[in-house]
Amino acid sequence: MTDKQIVPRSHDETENDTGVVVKEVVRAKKPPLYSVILLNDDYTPMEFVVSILERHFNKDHAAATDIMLKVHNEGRAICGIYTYEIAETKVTLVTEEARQSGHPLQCVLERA
Ligand code: TYC
Repeated sequence: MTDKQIVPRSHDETENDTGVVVKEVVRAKKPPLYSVILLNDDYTPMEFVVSILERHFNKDHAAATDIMLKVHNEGRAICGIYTYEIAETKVTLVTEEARQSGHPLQCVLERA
């Protein structure tokens, strides 16, 4: 009796010597994600927060207003979810812009 060969059937399927077709699944590991969160305070003007959300988080005026009001009413809201480096950069840029403008706005990062 001749030996059965191992025959690749496609780039991700292999028939082994028992005749069982084994599917190989290769996936890149997903990077951990981080939420960028705005916190409420009593002093930062609402329009400043809306403008931050439009320019740093790609929100249209209606979505930015909704998020700003959620922070105002509930104390915090998620502005976006990103990989660590992008999330950290957003926190830095938003915080710098707020301080430059004299506002106490707080922007923080949290594991999503
Ligand atoms: N509470 C602020 C006000 O009444 C508005 C505000 C909204 C501040 C969202 C911060 O992240 C914030 N002017």
